[in-house]
Amino acid sequence: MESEYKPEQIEVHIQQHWEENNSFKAVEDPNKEKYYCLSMFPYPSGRLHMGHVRNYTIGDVISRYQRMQGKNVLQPMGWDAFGLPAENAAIKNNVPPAKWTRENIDYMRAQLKRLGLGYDWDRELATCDKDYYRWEQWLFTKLYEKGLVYKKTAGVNWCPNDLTVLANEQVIDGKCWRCDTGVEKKDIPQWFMKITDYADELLDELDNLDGWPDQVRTMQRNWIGRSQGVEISFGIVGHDKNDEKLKVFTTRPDTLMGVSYVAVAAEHALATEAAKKFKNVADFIKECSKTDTAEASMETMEKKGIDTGFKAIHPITGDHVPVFIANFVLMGYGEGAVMAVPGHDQRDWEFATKYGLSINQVITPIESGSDIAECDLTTVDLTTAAFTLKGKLINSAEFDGLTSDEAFEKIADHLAAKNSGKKRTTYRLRDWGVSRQRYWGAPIPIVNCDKCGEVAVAEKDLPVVLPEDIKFEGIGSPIKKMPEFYETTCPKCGGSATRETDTFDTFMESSWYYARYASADNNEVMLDERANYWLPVDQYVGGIEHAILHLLYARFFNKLMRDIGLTTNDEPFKNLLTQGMVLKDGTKMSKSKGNTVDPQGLIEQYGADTARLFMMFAAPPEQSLEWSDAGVEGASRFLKRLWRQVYEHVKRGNVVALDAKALNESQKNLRRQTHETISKVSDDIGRRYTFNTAIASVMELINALAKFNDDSEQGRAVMQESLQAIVLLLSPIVPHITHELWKTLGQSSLLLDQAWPKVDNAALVKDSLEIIVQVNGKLRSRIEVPANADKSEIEQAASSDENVKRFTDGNQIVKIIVVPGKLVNIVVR
Ligand code: ANZ
Ligand code: ZN
Repeated sequence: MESEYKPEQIEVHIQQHWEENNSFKAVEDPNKEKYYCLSMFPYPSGRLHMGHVRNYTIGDVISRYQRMQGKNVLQPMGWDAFGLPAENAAIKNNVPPAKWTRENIDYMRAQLKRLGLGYDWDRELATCDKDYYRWEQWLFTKLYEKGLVYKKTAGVNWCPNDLTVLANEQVIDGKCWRCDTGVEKKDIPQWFMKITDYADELLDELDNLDGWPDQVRTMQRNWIGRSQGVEISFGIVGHDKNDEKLKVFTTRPDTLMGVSYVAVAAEHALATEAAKKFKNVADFIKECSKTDTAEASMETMEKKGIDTGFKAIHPITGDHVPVFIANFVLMGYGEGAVMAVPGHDQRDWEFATKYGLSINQVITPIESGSDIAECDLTTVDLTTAAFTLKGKLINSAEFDGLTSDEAFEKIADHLAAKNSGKKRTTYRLRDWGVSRQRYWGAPIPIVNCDKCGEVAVAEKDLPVVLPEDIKFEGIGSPIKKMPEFYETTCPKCGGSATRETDTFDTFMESSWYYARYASADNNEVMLDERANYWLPVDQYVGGIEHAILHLLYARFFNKLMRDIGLTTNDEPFKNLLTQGMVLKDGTKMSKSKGNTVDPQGLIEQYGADTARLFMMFAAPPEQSLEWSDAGVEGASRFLKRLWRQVYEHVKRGNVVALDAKALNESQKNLRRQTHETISKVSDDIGRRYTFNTAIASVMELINALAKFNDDSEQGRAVMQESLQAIVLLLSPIVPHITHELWKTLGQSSLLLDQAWPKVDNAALVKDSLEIIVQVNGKLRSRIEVPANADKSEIEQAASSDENVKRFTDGNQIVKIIVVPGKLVNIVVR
């Protein structure tokens, strides 16, 4: 053994060994308990960043720990390889996206290997490979047959700079997330997946996902946003009685008697009709189309509107109320129209105040002690704000006196009887628009025929391969200008037809990769029976930024694949760990802020183990981690010390077998600390995932070893046991140095094949205990007593302690209370 720790030598050596022996290959074995640990796969941007290092180290530590528990562990890795950056790089540097992407993958794969991450590389996949996306295209055609995908002309967020549709969450403050250009609205035909068909199941199943952070479950619940309400029809003055009525959706039918106007979205049919008559209405609608529909901005933006001139007829009173167009009403939600109750809805109140519409109170708070706890005696002053809580009805004719909840039912029934309303459940969740107008993505497997309309590509003709040898002229997708790609024949009639040239949203590929790893080498089917062996993923690790969309889409795909008969699980991810960000000087490390630290340099200077140790020690995984050069130095010093300690120990020669019965006091103490550490680290790594506290307790044990100067035979045996335990406990975190130290400690078997160390309960038993002594309830001393001391022995020891005597001498002892193993309280007068 070398006296000095030289990470660069040992790390590459062991990594080669793992590679040559395929050490992390996972093979299905029905007799072994499986454990599937998955870290979110990276986008191959070029180089790993610190966030990757953190994410993948966490996953690797968990995987290696589970392997030591005897489980059959699968830990795969792959590439989320389609997406915009490749195209932007192509436009900038004139390299085809495929080439750029594959080069990045090669570079980053080598980086992952250099970190010593234990992946089964045989299962590696890249979503830009046709053998991968062909199954996504296949599934899409199956779903098309089942009616779960459809084409619709939809208003989309359009970035005039990137010439692409943006999802709502890609619009930030009305601007494109990538280039900051103002987003416009545009109508184009799009493909949609009917995720709303699964809204109830996606929502209800969240209750069962108790291995997920509550925060993520709440975010998903809110995103799906199920609300129970009533759809109410209003007549229009001057329109025929049998005409299509004006429908609104409300969650507060109890406020119906307080309606003072109706507001419709700019895209609503009544708005279009009014625009034909009034130029100022047409102008207003045009202005609305320039603002984006992201909900966050809807809340804060200025409420604006215009009168359509139409009058709506109240379904109960028959009163006539004005119909406005309002910019805060969304076309895609409910009916695209709201009954406005300014007395009890803040947006309606702001609007009514601005346009001088009447504000009526129909709800009054209920006295405290009622079942609606929120409604204690809040004062209602409708001149300053709306009163939005539930309560009791007033000014509502026959409904006066009912509570809001009672009125919900009564009014819904009343309207139903008159055929002007019915209860309905709505969702915030929209169907998922999956068409993208960019090039670097999986082609949508649909053909447009003049005769037959849209036709799914036949199974035998899949995959529809994306041409990779292309040239970019400007920003638009090159395949839109490539007849050799889009000219084809119709699968139905054989006539000439054109292919869809849009590609899939890249969220499609990341929605099912976790399942494909199980059958990655099967080119006959999307998933085979191995998927049911490995799924669900036992532990998924990734960033909180994917809390909503990626996880929701992956859950949706899981259910689609289940319902098509490919898998049997209801949910894809049993446990979810969302790791915190890596910060530098308090802000997120990011290229745009210019505060990144390149992992490559870190590894070159200190080795992979130091990088891994620092990442695991600096913070618990769910919290943000502050980068610190001193912390890296500290991690490196710690490993050097551990190395030295083993070296010094081994240098002294052979070790005899440990004889637990022959140990003296200090040997017993060290042995106890060793087993206490095993117990704590097992819990910290296995259950709590607090790798930082696990490392801290190993550090304490190493400190104790440094103070333990005992060259006797049993002294060395205890030391040997301790060092072996430390090596095993640290091996998931720093697998290279521990591999070497394990050999150095005289072990001939491979560290990778070792079981997790077991606690010897006998070693935990203490010979003596520390007990605190109080006098009249105040702490006065601490004493050591034999662990098996009885009450009177403890009393005796406590009352004869010097510190205690200072407070008891000259006083009368009234009684002595002994709490065994803990404390003695002497009561004096
Ligand atoms: C009258 C009312 C009175 C409302 C009141 C609220 C409070 P959630 O809970 O999110 O489902 N709404 C309905 N459709 C809308 C649309 N297309 N665009 C904007 N707002 C719309 O919200 C349902 C409530 O949001 C509905 O209940 C409606 O306003 C509004 F004191 O109707 B309410
Ligand atoms: Zn045809």
